[in-house]
Amino acid sequence: MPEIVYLSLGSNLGDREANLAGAITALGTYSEIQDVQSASFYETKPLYELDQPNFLNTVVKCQTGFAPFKMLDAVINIETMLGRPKKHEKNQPRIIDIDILCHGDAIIETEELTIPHPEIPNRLFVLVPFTELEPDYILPLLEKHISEMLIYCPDQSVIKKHLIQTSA
Ligand code: PH2
Ligand code: MG
Ligand code: MG
Repeated sequence: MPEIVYLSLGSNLGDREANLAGAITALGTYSEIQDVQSASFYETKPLYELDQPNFLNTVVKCQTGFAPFKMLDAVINIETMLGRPKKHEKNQPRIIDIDILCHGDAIIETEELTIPHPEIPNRLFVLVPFTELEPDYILPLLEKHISEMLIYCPDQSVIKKHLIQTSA
């Protein structure tokens, strides 16, 4: 049975908009991934490592027959195809970063994959586009509406909707 997956997409190197749009298009080419739906793109200030270019971020919703680790393989393949080096320092600029936020009701805690993504409540660049897609969504484990997390988010950075957008 297909599961609903939410992904966080970010880019702060090269043609950021084309990188996000390319990732969204690539997701749709897998026969195991359907109904790919993207929130608006948002211009965001870098969190954690401040001395790097601004990001474009969005959240994507899709349906998938892939189990969580198969979905992770697909996501890593797309990152590699778009030019992201295999070895990547944490919190450094990137052409593309695709993080699995949640996968149906799955709760997973391993080195390679933790879902629901533990940083969701702390990241405005996730909560704002997520709210745009699904304000009433309740994540497993965290048990709060996304829009409620947005209200209590400790991240106070400025997030602006990015106006030109080439993808759906
Ligand atoms: N990703 C990070 C670290 N910091 N900041 C913003 N604004 N957007 C990101 O996608 C982002 C970040 C690590 O993946
Ligand atoms: Mg990330
Ligand atoms: Mg990542």
